[in-house]
Amino acid sequence: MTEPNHTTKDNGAPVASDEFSRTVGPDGPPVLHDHYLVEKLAQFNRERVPERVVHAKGGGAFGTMTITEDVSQYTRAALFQKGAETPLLLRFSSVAGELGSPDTWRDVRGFALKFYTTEGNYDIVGNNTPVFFIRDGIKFPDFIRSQKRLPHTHLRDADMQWDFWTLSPESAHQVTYLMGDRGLPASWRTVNGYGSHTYQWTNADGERFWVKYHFHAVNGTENITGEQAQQIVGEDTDYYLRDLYDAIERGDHPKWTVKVQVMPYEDAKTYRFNPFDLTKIWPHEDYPLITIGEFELNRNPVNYFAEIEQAAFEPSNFVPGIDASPDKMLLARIFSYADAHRYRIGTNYNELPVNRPLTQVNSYGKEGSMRHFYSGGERPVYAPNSLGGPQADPAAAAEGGGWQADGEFVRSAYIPRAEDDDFGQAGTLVREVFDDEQRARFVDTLVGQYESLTRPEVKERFLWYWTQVDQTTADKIRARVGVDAGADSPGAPYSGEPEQEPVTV
Ligand code: HDE
Repeated sequence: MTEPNHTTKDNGAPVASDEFSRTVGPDGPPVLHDHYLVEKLAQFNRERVPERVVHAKGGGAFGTMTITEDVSQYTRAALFQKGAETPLLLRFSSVAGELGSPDTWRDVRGFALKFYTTEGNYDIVGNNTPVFFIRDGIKFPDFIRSQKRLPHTHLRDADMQWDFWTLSPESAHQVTYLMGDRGLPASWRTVNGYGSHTYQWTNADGERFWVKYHFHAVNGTENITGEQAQQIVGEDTDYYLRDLYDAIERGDHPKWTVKVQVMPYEDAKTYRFNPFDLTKIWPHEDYPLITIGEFELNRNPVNYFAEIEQAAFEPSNFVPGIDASPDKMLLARIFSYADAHRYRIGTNYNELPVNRPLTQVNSYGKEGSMRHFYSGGERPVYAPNSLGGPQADPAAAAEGGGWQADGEFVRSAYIPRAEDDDFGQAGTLVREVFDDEQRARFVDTLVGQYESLTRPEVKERFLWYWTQVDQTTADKIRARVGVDAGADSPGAPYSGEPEQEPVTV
């Protein structure tokens, strides 16, 4: 049957007009039972789902990952076996800006991968930086709120951002990335991606390894300057989104090399700093990068809302041969993302085509709003059952041994190790990874940040913070902003009373 091309209501019945409401005579009032008028207006009111509370602005595309090396000694996961080709979705995003915010605001970029594997969906929800601002998830809402808007003015505020960062010295490594060139990529096609966390791989013999993921843009990374970014903000707030879509449309498919660092299970116990601390990288001389394959993006979404706005990435999506690690941030994320999706998209968000796995879903989940995959009475809705319903298969699940954990309940930082500090790797990034031009741009950016501050106490802590990272950088900032080296005490972070009375409304 060829589909009619006439307009219909949502119930499929043809409509009489696309432009005139049904009225009492040509000049009379619309009638309430003109259900098409009501349907159009009511549906329109409900077209938006809540934007992501963080990473709201973004875009993505579909592609394929191909594994070219044999890493079966480390993992049994099907998608990482040599020759495996796995379809994927990659969504890029900024962190702090709302849905309509400009792509080229300085920010970290989200790099969220969903692999539709033969064993279920596997998601690596990372960023374009290998570390993060904090190392305990309990601070995440506070961190994000400090980057968003003040409660009374609804304005973003540099004092608020830097008050949080300079009171959270563990943020120094990631803030150095953010204030460096990586905070202003030239496009999403020219960023690297990182899983950031340490994950656990288990091979077919049950041997465990720790692993970190790196995705390197085949065309290399490319960034823009602050001036270029500001100019683009004025010309095209969707600069990255447009660039990615147009590139794929013209057949210019961006590619990334897939690399991993692998740490033997036992090494983690004695490594010189906590290898699960998300604010730190594993130096490549300790655990070299191993290239295992590559992926490309080669298909644009047909419908942005259905396939990107409703895409649900979750660090809890593991497949056999891959598991979490003792990284407190990862373990907190494993709760948060599915919870966010149930709220933002709906209970059965995993049944949407973009989120649905290739494999048959045999969970005992049922009903809930908008449920549309269901079985009849032939399927029991409980386990155990004597009716041949799905049964758990530990061998197939290969849940692995996880890791040892013991001790009294406490609330504390990780147990300090020889090289567990907050500023060392940030300083190394400035002194050994940035080149002279990058360092010069870095100082320019920090001078601009300092000059946007108003609270003297935050200004003082700002200089203290960068002194801990790199003395030369801090001295250059001081010289540029007219604060001589002795003027600010390298005192400990704030512990006194707030300067101004809290705003009361
Ligand atoms: Fe997220 N994060 N996050 N985050 N995150 C979300 O999930 C959260 C963290 C990242 O393109 C939310 O659907 C907690 C680290 C990306 O759809 C939310 C913690 C890293 C995206 C959430 C973190 C990320 C998100 C918001 C601390 C990099 C966008 C809406 C424990 C390794 C994914 C949503 C996409 C999205 C929670 C920290 C990256 C609220 C609780 C670390 C790329 O669930």
